[in-house]
Amino acid sequence: MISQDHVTVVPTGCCHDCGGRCVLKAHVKDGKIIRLESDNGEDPQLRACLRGRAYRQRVYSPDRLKYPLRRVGERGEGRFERVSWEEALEKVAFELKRIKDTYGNSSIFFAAGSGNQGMLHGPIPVGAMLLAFGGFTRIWGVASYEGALFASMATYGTMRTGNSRDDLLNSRLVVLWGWNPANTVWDPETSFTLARVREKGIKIVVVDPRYTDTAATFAKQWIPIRPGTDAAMLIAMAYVIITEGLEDKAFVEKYTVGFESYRDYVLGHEDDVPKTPEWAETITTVPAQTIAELAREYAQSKPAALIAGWGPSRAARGEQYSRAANVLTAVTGNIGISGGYASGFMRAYSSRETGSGTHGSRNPVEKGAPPRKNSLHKLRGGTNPNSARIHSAKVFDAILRGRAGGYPTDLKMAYVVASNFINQHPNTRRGVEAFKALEFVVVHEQFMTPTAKLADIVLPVNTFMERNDIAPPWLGSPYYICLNKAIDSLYESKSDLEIARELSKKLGLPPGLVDMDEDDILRAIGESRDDIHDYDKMKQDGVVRIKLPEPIISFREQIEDPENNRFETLSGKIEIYSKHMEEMDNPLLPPIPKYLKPPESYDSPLAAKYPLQLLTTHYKTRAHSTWHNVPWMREIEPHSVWINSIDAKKRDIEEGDLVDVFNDRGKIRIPAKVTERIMPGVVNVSQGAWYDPDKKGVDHGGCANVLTDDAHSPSGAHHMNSVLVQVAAAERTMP
Ligand SMILES: Nc1nc2c(c(=O)[nH]1)N[C@H]1C(S)=C(S)[C@@H](COP(=O)(O)OP(=O)(O)OC[C@H]3O[C@@H](n4cnc5c(=O)[nH]c(N)nc54)[C@H](O)[C@@H]3O)O[C@H]1N2
Ligand SMILES: Nc1nc2c(c(=O)[nH]1)N[C@H]1C(S)=C(S)[C@@H](COP(=O)(O)OP(=O)(O)OC[C@H]3O[C@@H](n4cnc5c(=O)[nH]c(N)nc54)[C@H](O)[C@@H]3O)O[C@H]1N2
Ligand code: SF4
Ligand SMILES: [Mo]
Repeated sequence: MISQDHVTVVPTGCCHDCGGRCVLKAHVKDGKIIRLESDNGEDPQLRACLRGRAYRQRVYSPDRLKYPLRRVGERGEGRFERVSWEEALEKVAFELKRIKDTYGNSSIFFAAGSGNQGMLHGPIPVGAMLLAFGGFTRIWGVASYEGALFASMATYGTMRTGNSRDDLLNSRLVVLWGWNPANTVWDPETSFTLARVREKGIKIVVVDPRYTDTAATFAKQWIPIRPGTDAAMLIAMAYVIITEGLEDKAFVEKYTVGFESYRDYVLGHEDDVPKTPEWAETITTVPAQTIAELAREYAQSKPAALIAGWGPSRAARGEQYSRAANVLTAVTGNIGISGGYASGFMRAYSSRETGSGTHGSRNPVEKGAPPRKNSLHKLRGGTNPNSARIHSAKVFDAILRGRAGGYPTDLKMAYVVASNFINQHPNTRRGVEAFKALEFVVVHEQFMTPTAKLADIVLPVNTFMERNDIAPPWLGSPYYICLNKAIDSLYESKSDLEIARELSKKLGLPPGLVDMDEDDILRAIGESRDDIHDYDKMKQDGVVRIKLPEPIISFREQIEDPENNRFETLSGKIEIYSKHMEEMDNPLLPPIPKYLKPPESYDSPLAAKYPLQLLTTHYKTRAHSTWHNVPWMREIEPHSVWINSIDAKKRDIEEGDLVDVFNDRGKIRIPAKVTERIMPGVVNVSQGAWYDPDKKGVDHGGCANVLTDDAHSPSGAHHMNSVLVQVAAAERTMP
């Protein structure tokens, strides 16, 4: 900490769920943050984006929740009265005990969101408290990545697949498939590296229905593709590679299993449909020649990096796309070598474990439950396959239908921490109905979100500027940020840890993690990690960068010394054909990747009524629904639906017009952004805008999940990018 002119500079950082974690230096004067600065040190800087820079507008927002609130009137009406902490916590403790005694712990649904990514605050202490209280029901099926994770596990037996970022500079071709890190960040090093890749003259190709900021900034070639059809293009690329003899035969022979089955499918020996580029053109709209050229270029520019993003896998049959991409990286032998990239889930550097790792569970509610159907339960790591969990897309249905509807329990209360659950899960209107049917809802929040509005008790939480924490980046990024407390908690807000501590006492729980001092817990975490070591130094510097002596090449050992290093699959090799999946005997999870038609797609019967394919992407002005209410972010770009000028013209829609985007699930009314940056037939409503319905149920906030379907693929992939809608002018804003 540096002090000058009564200004203290506190090293802290930004730690919401955008995929980055960035340095912020808070300039504090008289207990108030007067300025935020970011990293201006050596490259690659952990430099904050526009959202982080605007953070003062979030901390000092007039809309911050200031006191505990208790509902008056009907649930969801949004009328509350101020109560004391004592009253609020008494009520929460009373309801927890009552519901546990009446229905058992499994009736408590713990909605643990992504709002705070620190290692101490957010859902972590509340989860510890609820475990000590006898457990709770939780979700499986993470909206972010479940399809990609499943495909990664099925192919390689692990989620740690990619090389470290700096190794992209050793590639001869970089293909970014359905990935937009210029907006979604992943870590501050990603865009920095892509800029260096471009400057080095390495060709970058982007495959995306939208001309994204990533395509505009880094790519030499943009290939627009019809959503949900990527598997067809990837399989047709395999067709070109196999028929022209461009596959890496030695690699396939030595390190993979099941190539023959895949070849039979690709060449049409299995079903009399050769998967030619012409076959794929009719499905994807990508010209056959473009597909063939990219196939040749990818196979012949070795080493080449194909990074398959999660966006296309956050869709019906999304796991087929991810599997097809993974298999293509194997067929071309781009795995385990510098400049290559084993497309899969995350990168190989591990500063922490994501996912629940093992199959054991400390949650009493999950004890003894068998593995879930269609799960890769014979593999270690990946998602916990415990069948006591409810898929996150199905929570609303589970609340409404319970055991009678085939769910493992009847849910009676929701404990929501750091999640705008209603807004961020498919079929928001059904979500509201479901939350209204619960007996009790408690929400820890900083703002009155659409989810908090449905609470019986709202507990005001402080921000990461008002407490201490450690921010680990997503898997694969070699650094930590120390979030030092810069100011005291505003108003009556408390941290999730403090709330869990006080509530634990009211619940009569024995002393545990939550009773420890904040700094002691963080020190213990810091000292238990061999890549942090010195907690005090981290606190002082605000950041720990782990120097990698050389880029990390995932699977290098398996490729260089296969006798002593097996892949973690059941066969010990890369599985083009998965026996584990064969045993599932599910036509939607074939053992080799296939193109399977999504239920809501350009050629489904429903397209006659709802002809446009909707994407619900992650956007630069928000991390999910966080920052929605920050004025600077709104000024940068108002929330809108992207629509191609051809589709707009057909509907007599002009730039800025208010339009309705709708299907049988609901209707939102927002301005149109008429643009060639999205291909015809496709529209985009970025996820995260707050649900704000009028009396007729039309959402003027523009929440994408009013339109999404609560179905999921057997792997657990959400259907958030496979939705059919219609768009029509609502009213003219300009004469
Ligand atoms: N600014 C910001 N950054 C974020 C987040 C945020 O909310 N805001 N959220 C963070 C989180 S938790 C996550 S999980 C990640 C998500 O990161 P991603 O999943 O990568 O983000 P998306 O924007 O949903 O999707 C990436 C791209 O996929 C494209 N896409 C969608 N469907 C298809 C398809 O069928 N085919 C092809 N080829 N492309 C398709 C979209 O147009 C988009 O450009 O982002 C993280 N970063
Ligand atoms: N249609 C569609 N929907 C999607 C997606 C999509 O691509 N399309 N993406 C999905 C993905 S990948 C994800 S990860 C989810 C994310 O969904 P959520 O996890 O619900 O994320 P947010 O909407 O950002 O809500 C986080 C909330 O936490 C609050 N918060 C911040 N810090 C703290 C804290 O320290 N303590 C507490 N108690 N609260 C805090 C914030 O104010 C915010 O309201 O959304 C999913 N929803
Ligand atoms: S929102 Fe993400 S990229 Fe922006 S400052 Fe925060 S952590 Fe960094
Ligand atoms: Mo996510």
